[in-house]
Order: sequence, then structure tokens, then C-alpha cells
Amino acid sequence: MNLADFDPLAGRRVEILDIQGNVVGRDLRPADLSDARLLDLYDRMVYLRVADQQALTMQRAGRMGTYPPTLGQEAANIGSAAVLEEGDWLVPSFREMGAMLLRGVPLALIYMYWMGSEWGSHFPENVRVLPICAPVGTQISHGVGLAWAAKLKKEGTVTLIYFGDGATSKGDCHEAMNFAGVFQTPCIFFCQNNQYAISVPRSTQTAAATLAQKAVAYGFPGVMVDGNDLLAVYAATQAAAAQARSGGGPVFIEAQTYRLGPHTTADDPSRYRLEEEVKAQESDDPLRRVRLYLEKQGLLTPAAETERWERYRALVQAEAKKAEAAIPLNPDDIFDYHYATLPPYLAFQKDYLHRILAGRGEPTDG
Ligand SMILES: Cc1ncc(C[n+]2csc(CCOP(=O)(O)OP(=O)(O)O)c2C)c(N)n1
Repeated sequence: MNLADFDPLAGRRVEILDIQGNVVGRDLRPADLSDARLLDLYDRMVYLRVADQQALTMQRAGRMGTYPPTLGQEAANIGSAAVLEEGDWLVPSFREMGAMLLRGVPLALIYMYWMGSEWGSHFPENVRVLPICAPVGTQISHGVGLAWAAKLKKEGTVTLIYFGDGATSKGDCHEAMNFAGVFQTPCIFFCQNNQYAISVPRSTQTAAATLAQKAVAYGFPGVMVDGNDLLAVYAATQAAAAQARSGGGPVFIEAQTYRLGPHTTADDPSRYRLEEEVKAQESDDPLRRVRLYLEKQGLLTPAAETERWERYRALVQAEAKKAEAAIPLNPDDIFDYHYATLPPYLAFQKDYLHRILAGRGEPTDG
């Protein structure tokens, strides 16, 4: 796929599967996507959907603090992370559970993170994934830094950096993109444009017609892709990774998708968007597209489909149990892993917490 064919200023975006699972972009279909690989990626979408539902269930039952659902963004998660190779880095924001799982982060750890455990960010040594990043957009410059280091070390690796449409309004995003353009860092800016930054719609986020065109100002390509189309996301990210890996510098991908659920479990989207809008989007389910395609190719039987969902329900339950077994938390964890020596104001807060928990009242000095 030639990225230059998809100039965002010309309004063309990458599309391969339509909403009914028909192939509309045959010439763009990635040659390396065998039937077996496609089934594997569909598997991972199902895994993400089930893991997402389980998180919501646990949060509603008071077993998890807060959680940002991924519902509707499965193709954007899986199609992008699937192109990474050994040694590549993945830099998530906070709505990339599927991408993180695909790159080897255990689900129990992701659940632990949302249950409030610092240990939920303690990934296995060989997993090249940064921790979840809640402060909007701050991970983008970390990702560019990783990519720059990899370039200096001649590693030949790629860094895939995720963020939302709202994050494109942060200075962090512009500084990172500018740096990446100047130093030609081997990274992909992967924007999950899910149309909202909490209650702020894309239309009032920026006066630019597209997010992808912002890349043009920094001197590298930006492409729009149908973010609900697994194959299109895969093809675009694969082309971007090939460019970055071969020394061609960064690429910006705007994956146009839709957040079907609330921003987080603390959000009530009915306060800022109409029910009809959500209903209209529900028919464009990224999993349904792939399932219809696989059925049309004779690659999916009802029995296999039932077995797949049951398998993941069991797996997800087991991971949830593991996460809960690692709780309750040690309250010192929120202080202990950031600084070698705690600054005085945090030492005071730690002592304060100890006194409160021990029923000794508030400290008198500090
Ligand atoms: C620096 C900072 N400011 C504000 C917030 C509160 N906040 C959390 S998510 C969010 C919106 C992010 O929107 P977007 O980047 O589009 O990502 P999405 O949540 O849609 O995936 C805001 C404002 C924050 N976490 N960090």
C-alpha cells in the first residue's frame, strides 16, 4: 500500500472491508494476512470484547475503581498492534487494552491497574509495552524518545504510539510530532479518533478538517483509515511500520472510529450525545464486519463461534480471579516506586495516610 495515495487533504481514506463484510479495497488487502492469521486476529477482537465486558461487570459490582471501555474500538486496537514485530515498542494511552494484550501484557495486570494496584504496571521484562498513561497525551513524547533511542542504537525497531482525538489538542502532541519530524524518528502516531474527548465532540476539538492533515505541518505523511475495519487498520499500520523501519521517518494514522460506551464508568454520555447517534453507530460493529467476512469465506462455523466466546469467557474469569487475589493493596505502593528518596511533601502524605489508617488522627506538623 502506498501511503502517498491517501493524502488527507484530498479526503481519501483507507478502506478494505465494508460494513457488511464485503471486500471493497481488494488491491489494498495485505498479502501476508492468511486465513489463519485473520482468524487469530478475530480471536483477539473477541478476547478484547469479553475482557471489556468483564471489566464493566466488575466495576458495576464495586470490584474495580473506574474503567474506560474499549467497546467499538476493537479493530483500531487489534489491527494496529498486530503489525508489530519482536523488539518493537508499544506506547498506550488508556483505551488500548486489546493492543496491550496482543503484545503480551497479562490481562490480570491490566485489571489490577484499574483496581488501583501499582503492580498492574509491572509487566514481564520481555514485554516492550509502556504502562497505561492517564494524563492525556503525555505518553506521546515518551514514545518519540523511545523511537529516537532506537534510531541512535540502530535497533531497526518501530514505536507505535496511541492517543485519542482530544490529545491532539495538547502541546505534548505537537512537540512530539515536531521532534519526530525533525529527527525522523521511527514511530507511528496512532490516533484513535473515537469522535469524543469525554463530552467534547471532534467538531469542536479543532478547526482542521481532519486530524491526519496535522502531520503535513511537521513534514511527514498523515493517513485516514476506517478505524472499524480491521483489514484497513492493519494495512495502513503495516505500511507506516515499513516506512519507519526502513529509515523513512514517522507516519500519523487517524483511525476514524466511534466510542460506543461511556468515556469511563464515571461518565454519563446521554448528557452530551443523542441516543439515536449511538444506535446508528451500533450497526457498524468492528467484530461483526470481520465475522461476516469470515462467514462469507466459509472460515467460520456457528459451532466454532460459540466455542470461541466460551473459551474467552473462561479465560477472562480466570484472569479476573488472579487480579482479585492480588488485592488488597499495600497503601505504601502509591508512594514507593516513583522516587528513590521521597520528597518531603510526599513523605508527609505517606505518614498522614499511615496515621489515618492506624486511627491515630492527623499529624500536627509538616
Ligand atoms: C492532562 C490531563 N487533562 C485532563 C484529563 C482528564 N481527561 C481524561 S480523558 C480526557 C479526554 C481524552 O480524550 P481523547 O484524547 O479523545 O481520548 P479518549 O478518552 O476519547 O480515548 C480528559 C480531558 C487528564 N486525564 N489529563
